[in-house]
Amino acid sequence: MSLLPPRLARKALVTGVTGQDGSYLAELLVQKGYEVWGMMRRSSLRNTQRLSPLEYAMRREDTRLHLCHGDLSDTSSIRRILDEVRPDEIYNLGAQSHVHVSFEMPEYTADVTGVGTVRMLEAIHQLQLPAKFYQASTSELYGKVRETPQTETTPFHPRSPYGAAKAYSFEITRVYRESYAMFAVNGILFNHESPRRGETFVTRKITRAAAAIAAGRQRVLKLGNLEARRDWGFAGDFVEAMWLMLQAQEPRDYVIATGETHAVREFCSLAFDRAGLPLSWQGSGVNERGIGPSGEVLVEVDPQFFRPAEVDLLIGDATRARNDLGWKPKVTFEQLVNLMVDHDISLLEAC
Ligand code: NAP
Ligand code: G4F
Repeated sequence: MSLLPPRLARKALVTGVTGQDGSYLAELLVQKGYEVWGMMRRSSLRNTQRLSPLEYAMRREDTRLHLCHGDLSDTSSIRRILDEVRPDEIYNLGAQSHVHVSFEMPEYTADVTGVGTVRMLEAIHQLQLPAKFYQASTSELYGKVRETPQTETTPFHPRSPYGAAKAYSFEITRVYRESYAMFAVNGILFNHESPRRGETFVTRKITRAAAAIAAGRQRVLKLGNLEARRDWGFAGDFVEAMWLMLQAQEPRDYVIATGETHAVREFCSLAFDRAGLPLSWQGSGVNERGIGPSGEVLVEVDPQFFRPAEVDLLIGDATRARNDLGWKPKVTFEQLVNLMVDHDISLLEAC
């Protein structure tokens, strides 16, 4: 029998734990034996629906998920949590993450999505924590793209207050890495989706509508720019890349992407197909319509969903992540659409 004390579980702190990625990452880390601390902001009602599979599993096993209240706009809560938890790994996923909303709340977005990151980094530095730090960077940094596909060396040209706030976070993460020899990295993640995606992002808006229209509970889906192209992957695959980045020998920034791009219109067609409502498209621009199998208009363009400046095309090249980390996506575009539509159909059937 060994006289050595049992090896203590590694501790991870996840900001934004109540969000799409936070919930998948918390599950992954618990599976890997981490003690996970999730930071969530206070709200008048508890907001942990996405964590319910994990909380349910926890009841039967040792508790490995701890939730604590903190806010990226509040230095004192960040410092208190870091000092109490003393994590080995920190995943900064918290953000005002909606691009359209960032045009309506630019200052708030700058504070939480931009300055929130330096609040985290400076607290880690002042407390002299030897923690590794992951920053949730984004393909929105490329904005008006200068090169296709986009890699770690493609210049940035953000197109929204959200993109600008994330550009600050990207740079300040690099600055702390270079200034204080911190293990601090940026994951430049392209769009990733799942049944847990927020309901106002375009993919989930489409899959919920396809399910509701097929069930006779909604008449029409109104969308903005159908031409926009995105490199869409599955969130469950992408959180694995976050973890791999913090296990690497050297702190490096990585693009995480599938290497495929699809238009919003294509996503819509596949989703409505899966719901049993194949669409044909008629007209163009604001007059474009998606017509259902009985000739009824099921999809319309509504300019209220256009953005003041659009990101037209994103497609990432994740060669560095494949070579250094052995990461590649597992879920295909079509599988992703199907699993989101199937989930939304089953939600409707359950109520
Ligand atoms: P999400 O579902 O919108 O989750 C955002 C999380 O941030 C939520 O838990 C939210 O809490 C929390 N949050 C918001 N304001 C906060 C504040 N002031 N203090 C502390 N927490 C706050 O976003 P996601 O899709 O999981 O994305 C995770 C991160 O990756 C974000 O930083 C996002 O910008 C970035 N990212 C996402 C993608 C993507 O395609 N999903 C791609 C690249 C980068 P509430 O639940 O209380 O709202
Ligand atoms: O789903 P979206 O709102 O995602 P967007 O703007 O690409 O941002 C997401 O991905 C980023 C990574 O590149 C993340 F950093 C960010 O946090 C977020 O998770 O919109 C996708 C595209 C846009 O071009 C938008 O104009 O869909 C277009 N679109 C068309 N109709 C719509 C709609 N977007 C939304 N949200 N709603 C519509 O009705």
